[in-house]
Amino acid sequence: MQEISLQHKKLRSWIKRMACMCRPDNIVLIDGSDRQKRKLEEEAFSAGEIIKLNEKKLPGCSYHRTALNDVARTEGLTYICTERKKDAGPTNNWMRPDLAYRKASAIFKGSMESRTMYIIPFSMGPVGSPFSKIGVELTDSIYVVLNMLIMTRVGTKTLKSLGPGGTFTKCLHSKADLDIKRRLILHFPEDNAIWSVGSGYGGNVLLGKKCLSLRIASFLAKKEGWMAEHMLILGIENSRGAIRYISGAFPSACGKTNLSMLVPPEALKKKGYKVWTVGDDIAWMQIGKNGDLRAINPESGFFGVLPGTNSKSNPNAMATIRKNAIYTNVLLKPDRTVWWEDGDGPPPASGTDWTGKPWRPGLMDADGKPVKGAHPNSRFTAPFSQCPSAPSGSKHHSGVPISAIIFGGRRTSLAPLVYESLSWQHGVYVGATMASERTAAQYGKQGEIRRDPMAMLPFCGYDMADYFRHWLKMGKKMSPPPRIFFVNWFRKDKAGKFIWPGFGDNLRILNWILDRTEGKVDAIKTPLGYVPRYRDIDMAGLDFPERKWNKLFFVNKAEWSEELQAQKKFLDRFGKGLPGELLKEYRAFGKRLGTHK
Ligand code: OXD
Ligand code: MN
Repeated sequence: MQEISLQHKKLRSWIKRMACMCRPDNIVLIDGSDRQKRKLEEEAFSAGEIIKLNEKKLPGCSYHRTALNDVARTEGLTYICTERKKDAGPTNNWMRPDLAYRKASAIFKGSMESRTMYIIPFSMGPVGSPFSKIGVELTDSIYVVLNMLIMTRVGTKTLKSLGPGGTFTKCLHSKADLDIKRRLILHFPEDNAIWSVGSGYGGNVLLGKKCLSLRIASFLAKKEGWMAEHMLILGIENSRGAIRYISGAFPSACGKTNLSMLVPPEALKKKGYKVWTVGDDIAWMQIGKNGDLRAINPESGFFGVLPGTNSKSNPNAMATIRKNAIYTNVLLKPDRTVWWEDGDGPPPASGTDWTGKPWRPGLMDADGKPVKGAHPNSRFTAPFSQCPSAPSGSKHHSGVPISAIIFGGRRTSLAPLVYESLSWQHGVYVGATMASERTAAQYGKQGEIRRDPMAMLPFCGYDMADYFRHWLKMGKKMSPPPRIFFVNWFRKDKAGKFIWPGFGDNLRILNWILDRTEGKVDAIKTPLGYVPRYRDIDMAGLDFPERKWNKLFFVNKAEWSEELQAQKKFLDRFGKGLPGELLKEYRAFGKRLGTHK
């Protein structure tokens, strides 16, 4: 085994212990250099782990297929391992740490025989920023190394910043035999450690992302007084060149990545509006010296869903993935380019589907269902710096000030296009009870409502009742806290058609949100909160009459009364741990609706 010289004693001895368990043939330190990256790519090409794509049409791009049973995050196999069960809360799977280590050790044991163990020192957030956290991932997958090189800041600079005794999250990953029965995604917040075994899917194995930046970070954030959120961050620049920032949490399939890369409609572009993409998935937020809330995106790349991404829905994403991208589980065309459903252009006459089988348009399976060329959760990994709307990184070292927070969901009839909460406390209630309808792209029954507080249900590393308490506490420390809004781009009319055009036109609503935070416009008070007056929305270049607008804001009291009961049922899961403030908000909402005395 190669001797790796590392100054950090604890890091050295941890690597030694993990290597003794996993027994790799070789150990390689990832230094972040292009030379080493190219060498690893060549190795992975020869081994068939990844395929080199057409260098002329997709320069620097590669292609990867996961195992058939390994195409999404496995929430059922994801655990929070704390000494006390109650610290994981009622919404997380829990396992005792000693049992979890024992179970996983049995799978890790010898799992890297005849493989190489790669040591990836990575920084979430710019190296040296006061927001940033360092992790070290040990893995036997070159695919993981290549993805981590895009998604995080990897290499010598990070190791230097860690110094001889700095704190780091210990992240261990092995593909092992990719057997779903021997797959575990384990988080040990009290040990600042993550063990992931038996998977090769991004969300389970790029340990800097969901595992560190949300589950472990949310635990650290509560302890240290900051916030780790499943949120996009975008900046809106007006004609005077002033940029104001919004962060937003949306459950899956609500167009979060599209919103973060929004392209203004022509009429607003002409007025000088620009949108800046600061982050598409995760926000780390701290209270600044002036009492403002400041946010960074801890990631340096995108890991986005491909089906449905095209030049109309997200031109910035399409521009981002033209070079140096990794495509996972899409259709491979004979010219070694790629295709996916609802992407650009017609399907190719033939190709190889995400499972490696020959594919042609119109192909049906044994049950007569169309066979997809790309998996519905097929992904791109691409550097943030390639996004045309990404601002230059350096100025985000100390975070951007957040003026407003938005929560969102997909509700075909219930929720209005937008409403503003009545206070921070009410906003926390809105976030804690938010819900979205499942789409065909998700597991579960279509149309079914899934409650997903702050879009953090699968990502909160501790008891969510304490997480709500943390939100309430943070609001009291800010002066003033950002205002909290709820948006629903997905309301449909009686014919089942979306009423609001969405996409770039959502900027009109974001502008109203910013106007509200600046006290520039009045609003209409409803039982839900404040909603916009039609005349306060900039409709330049859009034919959207007031009659149609009003349909977006109709409050059906009977439906809302049912919703209120469903919210209460969900909150009851937290039992006595639920902060009293949220029960107060529940009762106040009932009173405003007239369903409670
Ligand atoms: C993601 C997710 O992959 O939220 O970002 O599942
Ligand atoms: Mn996400």
